[in-house]
Amino acid sequence: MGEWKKTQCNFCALSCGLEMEVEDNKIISVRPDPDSPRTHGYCCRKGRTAKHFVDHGDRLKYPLKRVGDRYERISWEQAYSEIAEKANKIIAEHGPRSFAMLGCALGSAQTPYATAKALLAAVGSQYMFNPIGIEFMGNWWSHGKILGDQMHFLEPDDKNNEVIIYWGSNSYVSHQIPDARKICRETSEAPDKMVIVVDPRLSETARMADMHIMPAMGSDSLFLRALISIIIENGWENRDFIYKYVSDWPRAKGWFRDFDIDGALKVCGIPRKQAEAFARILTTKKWGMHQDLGLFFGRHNTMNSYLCVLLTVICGMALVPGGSIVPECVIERGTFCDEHDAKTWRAPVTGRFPVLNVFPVGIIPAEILGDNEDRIRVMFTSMGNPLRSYPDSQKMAEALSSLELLVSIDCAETEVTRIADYVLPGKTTYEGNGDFNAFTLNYPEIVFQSRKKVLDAPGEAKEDVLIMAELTEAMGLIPRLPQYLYTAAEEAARTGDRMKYFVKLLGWTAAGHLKYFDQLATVIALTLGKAYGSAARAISWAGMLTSPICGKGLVTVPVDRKKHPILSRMPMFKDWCEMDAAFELVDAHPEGAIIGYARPDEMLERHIMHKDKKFHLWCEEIDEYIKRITPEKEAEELRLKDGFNMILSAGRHSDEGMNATMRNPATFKYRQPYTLAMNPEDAREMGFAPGETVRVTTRAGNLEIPVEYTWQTARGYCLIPHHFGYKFGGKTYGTHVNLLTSCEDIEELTGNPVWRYTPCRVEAVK
Ligand SMILES: Nc1nc2c(c(=O)[nH]1)N[C@H]1C(S)=C(S)[C@@H](COP(=O)(O)OP(=O)(O)OC[C@H]3O[C@@H](n4cnc5c(=O)[nH]c(N)nc54)[C@H](O)[C@@H]3O)O[C@H]1N2
Ligand SMILES: Nc1nc2c(c(=O)[nH]1)N[C@H]1C(S)=C(S)[C@@H](COP(=O)(O)OP(=O)(O)OC[C@H]3O[C@@H](n4cnc5c(=O)[nH]c(N)nc54)[C@H](O)[C@@H]3O)O[C@H]1N2
Ligand code: SF4
Ligand SMILES: [Mo]
Repeated sequence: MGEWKKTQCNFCALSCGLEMEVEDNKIISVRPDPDSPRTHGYCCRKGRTAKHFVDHGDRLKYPLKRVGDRYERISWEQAYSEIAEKANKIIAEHGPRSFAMLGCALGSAQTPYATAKALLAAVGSQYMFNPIGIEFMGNWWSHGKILGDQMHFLEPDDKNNEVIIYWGSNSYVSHQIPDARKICRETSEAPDKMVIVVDPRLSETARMADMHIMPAMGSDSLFLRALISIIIENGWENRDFIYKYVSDWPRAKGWFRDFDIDGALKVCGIPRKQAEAFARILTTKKWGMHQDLGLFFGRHNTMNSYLCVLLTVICGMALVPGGSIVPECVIERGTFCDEHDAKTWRAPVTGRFPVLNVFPVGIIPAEILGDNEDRIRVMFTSMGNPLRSYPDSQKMAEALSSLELLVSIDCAETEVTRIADYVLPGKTTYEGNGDFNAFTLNYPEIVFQSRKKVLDAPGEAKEDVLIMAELTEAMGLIPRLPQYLYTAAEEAARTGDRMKYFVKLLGWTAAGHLKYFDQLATVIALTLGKAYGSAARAISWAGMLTSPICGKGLVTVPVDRKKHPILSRMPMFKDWCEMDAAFELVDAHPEGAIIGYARPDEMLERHIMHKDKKFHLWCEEIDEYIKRITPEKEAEELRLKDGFNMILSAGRHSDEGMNATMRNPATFKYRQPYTLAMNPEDAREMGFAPGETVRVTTRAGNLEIPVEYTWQTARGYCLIPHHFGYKFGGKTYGTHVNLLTSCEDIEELTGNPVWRYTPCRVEAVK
């Protein structure tokens, strides 16, 4: 019998509460944690396979240096000093634009982002690449325009919605909401509730829908324009709400007047009756919408997101109970990047800009391979696999191999660690202590969990968050820290009173170190992290103290006045004492804790960030772009050309994989999941038998793959999951779909990829 320990799954953003049975430092079994205030005893099969993720022969244990075509084990000291020297030399010669960071967070674990951002700021670079620049560019940019901040984005108030809409989202499989399968099923079965799915294929979620709308692949923007036009034609928009909370509706309304609704619906393949019924539901019921990759990776993906937010606002469903809400986030995820601000970088070759501090990933090859002096020459990666998860793996590999310095931190051998100059072993978050997921999905409860250590790491692996901090120190980007900070940190760890340490830290900053303000995460990781034996735990405390909810009256954890008799009464410190108390609560509860409650009545006030406290629906970029979304132009663009005969969904978030993290084939031994999903009618017409290997070719490349017959796929549409093609234990399983995606398949407005609409040719292998 092993010991049961509480933790939190690190595979996806849902981050289910788990219990793990551990014996001799091995996970024996995993079960969902019924005490989790976040997921209440729910988990999926992926979470249960955690042992295959932590315990295998491809784990990285020691720092490695590439010498010719081999890797040699070196010490941490040697790794840090050589990396620092090389990186500093390149940055000194070519400026901060030569330096980029990639990844630094998972959907489920984000402490490394704190010290990675600090390191980036210390160098003076703005180049951060990670999944924000894969999936959220258009959506968060749209929220920036309409709500006034890219960090405040709408999510459905699932528990109180009468209607839940899944638009381009297969939540039943992808689990983007707490207790996903339960919520999908319950809403579908409840007599007074409704599930509406907008998806061109019969997905697992669509099978449960009360209404399934099947737009032609890639026609969402056209459909949204028609849908909003129907609402306006009938005068169904929520005029009271618009009058109170929208600043510029008459101007934006112009986009939907005199629009050819019937022409548009014909191109989308949606009956007018169904569109009207949908429009009536949207304007008479309380609803919320889960948008996901069908929209975010679709054609016109920024326009898709923009129109969805606009639709939510004009129906009066934005920031109201039962409609869409903004879950209060405990940890700051980034800052608004205004692309028109001269301080915001534009990448020199592609001209692209960041959203919420992250650049679109498709630009990486062009920005490395250019012959411009200020091209990217150094890259540090952590918690991200650009050679499997980012577009055009071949081009991406060519680019990364040509860097003057590539440093890769990972817990496992990957395609990137196999070409990096230095490889640094990261702990898994089950071996670290205190990593967290900043995506708070619960509402109105504000739930926070700090992932507790359940295992010892193999070899000399360290937490990614600490590695970033130590690299910063080695690069000489922070001054020598005084002994009193280390002493105060040790006292804090011993006594549990962190506020004295905090006061000392502020004192150090004020005493001539203000310019290191951006580096406080690093200082905390190195001092309190050392005292705690975990930088992640120290960072979760610091993250809570700098929380966007700090001082907003949302936290309900009482402050122990005996512990902080003076500070807790000082206006400036009392809010920090409150967050410190919240940290203590979370720290003491490995299953997570409710630290406060959102205030539904204050939502409009709190989350519209424009100064006039109104939604702004008109915007110049959209005004330019929407003119193209017409039935004529779209019909022409949606026609297959250039010898392509199908549309490929390059990527599918299937049950058998978890992005690039579940590399170990032990996790999918019951099924052969690497297939080209085809509609049986298409497959028969083309003469392919089930299981037959066919060739798929796109503008970027080609691969061979067995056909799977499935009615889940629409005519003309085929899907390949994106979690294959990894070399594991010396053997490669499947082929990776990003051989088929091009860095140029990006949307014009924000540079988000277009991966759910990849024209391809499927043909027999001769
Ligand atoms: N098992 C598993 N779960 C995961 C992940 C995983 O790798 N494996 N990854 C996690 C991550 S990082 C993410 S971002 C989420 C993604 O979660 P989802 O977005 O739910 O995942 P997809 O499988 O891409 O589902 C997108 C849906 O959009 C539909 N679609 C395709 N084209 C169009 C279109 O033109 N219009 C419309 N309206 N719909 C379209 C597809 O048919 C599909 O059903 O999943 C998360 N959960
Ligand atoms: N064509 C195509 N490409 C896609 C998609 C698609 O649908 N189609 N989906 C995209 C989406 S939505 C996303 S979010 C991205 C995600 O893709 P990535 O950003 O690459 O993220 P992950 O696959 O989650 O993890 C990447 C790396 O983190 C490491 N890692 C995981 N857990 C830990 C840990 O605990 N400790 C340490 N030290 N390292 C760890 C893994 O070993 C892995 O190498 O993929 C995208 N790529
Ligand atoms: S993979 Fe996601 S849904 Fe499954 S157990 Fe882990 S966190 Fe939960
Ligand atoms: Mo994602």
